[in-house]
Amino acid sequence: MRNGLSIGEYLIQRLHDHGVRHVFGIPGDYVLGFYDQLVKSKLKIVTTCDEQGAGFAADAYARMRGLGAVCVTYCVGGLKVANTTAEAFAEKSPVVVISGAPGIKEREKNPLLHHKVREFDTQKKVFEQLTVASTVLTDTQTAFQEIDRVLHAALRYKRPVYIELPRDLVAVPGIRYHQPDEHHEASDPRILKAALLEAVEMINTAQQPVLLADVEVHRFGLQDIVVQLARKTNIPVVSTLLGKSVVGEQHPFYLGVYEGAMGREDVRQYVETSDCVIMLGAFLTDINLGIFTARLDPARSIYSTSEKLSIRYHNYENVRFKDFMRGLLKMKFRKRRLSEKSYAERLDLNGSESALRRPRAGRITVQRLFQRLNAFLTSDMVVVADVGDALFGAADLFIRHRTEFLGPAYYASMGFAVPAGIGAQMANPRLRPLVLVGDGAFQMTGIELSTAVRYKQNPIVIVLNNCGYGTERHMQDGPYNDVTPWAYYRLPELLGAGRAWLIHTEKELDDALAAARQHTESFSLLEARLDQHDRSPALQRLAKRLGENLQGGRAG
Ligand SMILES: Cc1ncc(C[n+]2csc(CCOP(=O)(O)OP(=O)(O)O)c2C)c(N)n1
Ligand SMILES: [Mg+2]
Repeated sequence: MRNGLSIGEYLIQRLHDHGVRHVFGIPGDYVLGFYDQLVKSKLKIVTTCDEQGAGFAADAYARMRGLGAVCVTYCVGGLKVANTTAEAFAEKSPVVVISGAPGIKEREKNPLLHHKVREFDTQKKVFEQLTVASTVLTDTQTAFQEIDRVLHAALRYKRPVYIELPRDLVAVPGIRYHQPDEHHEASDPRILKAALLEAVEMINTAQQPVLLADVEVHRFGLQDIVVQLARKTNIPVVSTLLGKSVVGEQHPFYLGVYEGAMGREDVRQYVETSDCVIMLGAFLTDINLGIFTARLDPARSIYSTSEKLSIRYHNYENVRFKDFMRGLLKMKFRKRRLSEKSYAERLDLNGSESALRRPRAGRITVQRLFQRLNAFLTSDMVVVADVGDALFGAADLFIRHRTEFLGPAYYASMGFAVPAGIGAQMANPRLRPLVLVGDGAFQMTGIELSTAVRYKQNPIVIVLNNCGYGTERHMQDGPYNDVTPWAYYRLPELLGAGRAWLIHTEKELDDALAAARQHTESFSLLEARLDQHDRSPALQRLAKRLGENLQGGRAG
């Protein structure tokens, strides 16, 4: 079936085999041949206003579907997705970056072709640093194998890869009778067994074990295993900001987001006094752990990821993350008694009490905004948060099902949320994105709402307008933290579609949310005018705890 395919067609076929249905990007002459093949293929091209938008959209798509693709022209387009690829690398999102390039024939005698930076391989060298595998398809004999190799790396490590297509080879057939390699790397069964035995012994003798489920559980699609493990053992589960929503937060065994001092105190206490923290797919980053305020001791931890397995101070080699997780589920555990109330009940998020209480008079605050969003959220939404208080505030949102929260909680590049919302809705059109974005971040990529209009999507975008770079204001203020005031709520006029509301009070917020829920034909934009110095409870908690630490330090 694959015989006689050209190099470009084979790439398209393999992307399709792996579940990709959309390719995000902007064309240019070096990649037009491939765009032509895309148009004739089963994949749909989604063109954005800017390549960075395409990169973030592909990243969100990859987080939700297991693989995403962005396709750009040489250097002018490619280097614009360097930042988004860096984010995908840092936060483990398997994005395939496809770039057009000058033809091999054109490269002879090193001419000064347009878009070239220094050498013909300058862009490739940049992407070597930002991906787990990269290739320039210069040889028809090896091109198919190279495509298989690089795509396999993306899927194995859940990180981005780079494929460069010289334009004179895209339409040239590769080798005939190629069988795609389906690599399967197995764990060493003896080491796996030894690791499982030590893990079970540690868990069964622990007084207060806790499962910490993080980003890789999500990326490797192991959410169900965590849920089953928690059900089987009655060991409670926490997530992190990066892994938020890996398990539905409605489960009775779910305790909340653990993020050191930034997180809720009860969750922090539980995890930090645990004698067995079972970290699954965890990423020990600073933001994830509340700017290193988290206290986790390896001596009382099981740490399992796609790259490493350690139990207390023992390291186990050659054990695949999936195998360890599946193996754990088959082991014999002592069943514990479950604590009485679910997270939602404990926080009173579901209940009518705080969430549905009548709106208060006066100006809307960040805290109240998030509380009311909690009442608004339904399970057919995907929450996408940008950097800043949009992300911190979202930590306390109650996400009802898994995979429904996306946020750049580690690399933290502003400008993610609006385009990521587009990618998320392409990945799963049944979900309506609820995009939370600061005014500063919105000024970077918010214009991608134009892309949402073009593809008839209907995100609900909340712009948290606090007149500038609020997060930075709390660290060090200056005129550089101001942004030009925009009339965000007037964007529908510019884009010729969508509806928008300007919000000062809780009542206005409630009314606008209700109207936005009904308005499904196009985007809804809610511009919330906040006080410049207002901040979310999470940021307040962090500042308070850090302040206490500082005072403690001085006293000592
Ligand atoms: C691309 C990028 N540039 C700069 C920063 C540094 N930075 C971190 S938070 C922040 C302010 C964000 O402002 P806004 O989007 O309005 O959110 P707020 O902090 O006001 O909630 C800045 C500039 C960054 N994280 N990413
Ligand atoms: Mg702001």
